Amino acid sequence: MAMAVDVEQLTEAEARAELARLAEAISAANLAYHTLDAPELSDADFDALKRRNLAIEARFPSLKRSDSPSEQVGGAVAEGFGKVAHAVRMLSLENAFLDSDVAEFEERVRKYLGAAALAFTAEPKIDGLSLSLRYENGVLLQAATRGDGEIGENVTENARTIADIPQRLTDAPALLEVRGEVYMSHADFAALNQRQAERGGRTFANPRNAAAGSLRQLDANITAARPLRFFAYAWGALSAPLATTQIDAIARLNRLGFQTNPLTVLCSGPDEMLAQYRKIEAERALLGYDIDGVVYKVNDLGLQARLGFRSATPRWAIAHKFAAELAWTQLEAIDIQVGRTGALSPVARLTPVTVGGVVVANATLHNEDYIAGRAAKGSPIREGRDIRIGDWVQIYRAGDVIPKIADVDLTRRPDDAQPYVFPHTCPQCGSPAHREPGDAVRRCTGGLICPAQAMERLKHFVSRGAFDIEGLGAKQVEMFFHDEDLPVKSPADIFTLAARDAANGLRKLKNREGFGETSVKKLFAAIDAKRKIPLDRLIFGLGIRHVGEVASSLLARHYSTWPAFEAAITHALPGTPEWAELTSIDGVGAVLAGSLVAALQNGPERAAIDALVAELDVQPVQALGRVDSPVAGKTVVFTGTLEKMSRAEAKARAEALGAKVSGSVSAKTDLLVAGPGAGSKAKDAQKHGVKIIDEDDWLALIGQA
Ligand code: 5U1
Repeated sequence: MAMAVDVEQLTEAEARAELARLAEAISAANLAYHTLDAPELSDADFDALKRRNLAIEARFPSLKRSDSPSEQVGGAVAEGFGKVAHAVRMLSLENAFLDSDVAEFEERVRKYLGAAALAFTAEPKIDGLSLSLRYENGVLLQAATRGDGEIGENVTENARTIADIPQRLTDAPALLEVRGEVYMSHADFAALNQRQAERGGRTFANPRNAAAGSLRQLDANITAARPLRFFAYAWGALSAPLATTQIDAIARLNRLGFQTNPLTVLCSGPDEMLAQYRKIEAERALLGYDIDGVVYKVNDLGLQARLGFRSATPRWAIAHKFAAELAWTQLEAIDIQVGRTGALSPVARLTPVTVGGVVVANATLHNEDYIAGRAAKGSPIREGRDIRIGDWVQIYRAGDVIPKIADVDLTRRPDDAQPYVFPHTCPQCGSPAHREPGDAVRRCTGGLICPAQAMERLKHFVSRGAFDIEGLGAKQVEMFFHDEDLPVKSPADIFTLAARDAANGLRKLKNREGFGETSVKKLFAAIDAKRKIPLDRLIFGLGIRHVGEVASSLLARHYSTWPAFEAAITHALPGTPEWAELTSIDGVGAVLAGSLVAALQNGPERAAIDALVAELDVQPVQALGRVDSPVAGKTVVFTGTLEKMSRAEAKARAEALGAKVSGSVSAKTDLLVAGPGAGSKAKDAQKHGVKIIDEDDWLALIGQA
């Protein structure tokens, strides 16, 4: 949004128009941030919009709108819904952008299954909002949004108002969870926005925002008045299978009364998949609703079950996204943001431009090489054209990802534009910012003394996959970080908030604007509830570089308890048995191990971790999978060629039975499963006295011979 005119200079008509634009922009930003989890504005830009809104309202009090953003708290709508734990996790999809990504996917699946050829379904990927519908004995009992995949929001009453969603089913399994996408057609979206504008209400940036905003209304009457639709494409919990193939299961859902997408087809392999992608892409503009790609799924449901899942995505499906949307605009400034691990990230501040229905004012510039027109290994990108402040740049967006700069137009470069000089010191704390050899990123070396790093660590700490404290999001963390009465500078401070507040006399939180007795009580209760935390979430919450959600889960499953983890990592230096054990965990390499060890051995960082753990009751994590299987808790290594299944499938099955699969043999290994061609690992096993069995023995042991 252009903000050139001083508030004092605005005419009444201009002020009215700008308040309408600000209400829309702030509500879209709120929706993106709190509801869709896809922030489109930086916190600073968001605050600037709110400040300007307040300033205009202060000058023209009579123009204050009934839906004024100054009266609203972001995320309030989301908090109004009850929570629903999904009986079967709602997954997301891995993305493919290139034809070669699809070919790799198909090959990976074939290799995993040891299959020569496979059939896949292809169907449009609807750009809407996922919904899970639970039917018991044919009656719709519950509708829930995806949420974080495990816990969604109860939107049953709202879903009942959608004509495409049957209230009753005949001939359905006794328990059936139907999953699909709620969306709004282009025509309905345009009509809705027109009605909203005529009434002076809020208009929506695109059909997906309109669908999300309409479904997530606390008042179901509002949802009922919004023209939402639903396509079914999957299922969750079931008391009886729908069919033996994906295509037949979709046909069955259709016979049960659900809308299923008519462009769903069966493909015999990658050539037909790509041909269907091109066909759907060509028809995209005429479909009358937004789609953002094509989803391919293994057709045989038995094979889908064998393929199983990674942490959040199935191995048997992929979303092939359409090319990004493009627009040209001017680069006004380059800001440097400092991230959780000290990375200096250049952010382009742009003259706002609409790209695919969304106003874009910021884009990532990746790193200093990208600005200079160099790729990671020094080869030119954009044929070596650098990016300068004042340049006209081409922006692209693909789906929800942060907008990027694709190109620069040298013919429009201002005469006085200068090459951008990337800072070598941290703009937040002044510490030197270094680049490690081979790393494209320059990092602040200030660690936790850098306020930006400390704050980003805190934001990560309270984020969804980590401590996920209700009522304590990024905004609140920022507020407490700068608070003089109740400062929160490190995670442990969160857990001492209530006690410190109690000692604060008149300056108590409940007396502050924006807080009340009930909300403070709720916040403290939410914090208290997270003192009991599973080990994997704690490890992830620490925000250690290279230690993401998957690695945290691997580490927690390996060490099981905090004392075991902490003791092992504290002593793990290259050459020690603890280091050998750490790096033997499949999925833990030397870089990750080094980063973890540095965090737990470093003075101030370790002190902050110890202070945090002293406030917590860390829950042990069991190895995934069954605990009653003959291999539960055993450490297994596979080596040589497996003939009955791929290595990946063997590993996934072993883990599902509660075994730990390691990449190398040590004294802690219980079993080596050796196929033909086993080499040094068999020798290591003999050296350590580890039992060696062949693939058939292994299958007999796990009851799958
Ligand atoms: N069309 C389609 N969209 N979509 C989204 N199919 C589909 N399947 C999905 C998702 C998230 O998930 C499967 C893993 C069930």
